[in-house]
Amino acid sequence: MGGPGRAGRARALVAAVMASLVLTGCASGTGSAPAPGGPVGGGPLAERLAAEATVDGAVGHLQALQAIADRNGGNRAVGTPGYDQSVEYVASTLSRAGFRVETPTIVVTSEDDEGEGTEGAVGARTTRTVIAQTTTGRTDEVVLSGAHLDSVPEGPGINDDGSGVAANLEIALRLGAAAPVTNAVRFVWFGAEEEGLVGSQQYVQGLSADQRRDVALMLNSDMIASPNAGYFVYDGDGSDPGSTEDAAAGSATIERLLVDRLASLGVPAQGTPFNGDSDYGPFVEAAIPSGGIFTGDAPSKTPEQAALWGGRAGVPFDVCYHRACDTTSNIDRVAYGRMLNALAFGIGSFATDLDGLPPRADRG
Ligand code: DTR
Ligand code: ZN
Ligand code: ZN
Repeated sequence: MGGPGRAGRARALVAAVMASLVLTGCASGTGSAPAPGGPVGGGPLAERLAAEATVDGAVGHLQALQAIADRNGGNRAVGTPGYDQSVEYVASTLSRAGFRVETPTIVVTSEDDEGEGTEGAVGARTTRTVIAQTTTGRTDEVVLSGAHLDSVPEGPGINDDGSGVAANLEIALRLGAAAPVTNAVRFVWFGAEEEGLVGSQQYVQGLSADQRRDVALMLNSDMIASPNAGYFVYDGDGSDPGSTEDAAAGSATIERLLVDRLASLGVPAQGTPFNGDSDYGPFVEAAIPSGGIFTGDAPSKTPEQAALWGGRAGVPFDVCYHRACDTTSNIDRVAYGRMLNALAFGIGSFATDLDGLPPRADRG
């Protein structure tokens, strides 16, 4: 309807892939080479969502999270009022927009607690995860997009992971609860990632085999606005060094879609391994196709990466990682806009079409 149609879109996407081939060629062999075959992704919903989800909208949510931390001792860590108010903020914003929101309780036994006789102890800590799903679309072909809602106790957690939280919230609001999707979109804001992926582990464990098969893919966003940003896409095709786990078939499609989208924005992405460092971990373990984006944490940007992306060589991607200075000043708005765009495009694409992902019968 009024758009370029499938053939026109295909031509535009071929041009984007050509650009991506040229650009990833500049990454001195470390870039994520697109898999062979045609381009993936796109369509009117993907384009609309990518255009309508704005950095200003997401930054508004980051300011709200910062204000929560400011009122509560400077952090939003699990077990604190700052975390509980973060849950309320995300849940009430979604409810006002017409989403039916669930906030299931999870039990937190952190790695530190183990071996100290707290197992099953009275007073075991609990917290909450926030879940909202479109009322539309197939519920046996769910596109799940996640970010973690807790900070570390040392700081307000605005890049880590307010950036992922706010991006998903902005996208959910632009998408709408009754979005014109083929596949339902489920947003999950996990609790207690910083205590060892507790929320995502309990979430995946809590799904029956059938419910697990209903999840067509998981998209993770943890730290997507780092101040000295890199542009990383999770290694869905196993082509990058360092992955400790093989991601399920279909993860290569997710990687390629995100790499291609960033390339179309003029950004050559590099791969980053699946090694259990964030909430994708339990999904990868459960053989759910997974992917996501990342702008880097404590390691320093190399001279080659600075030549590729700009920014400062020899300086951490996020110098305020897990520190009190991870505030709203610790955000690269340009990087955030690009990652927000790629995530919105990915959600919109997969909500429309799951080409390149395993059919339900082959999952799990
Ligand atoms: N999980 C993170 C930081 C982190 C470290 N490596 C990666 C790779 C991909 C995403 C995130 C991360 C934290 O919350 O501290
Ligand atoms: Zn962290
Ligand atoms: Zn994080």
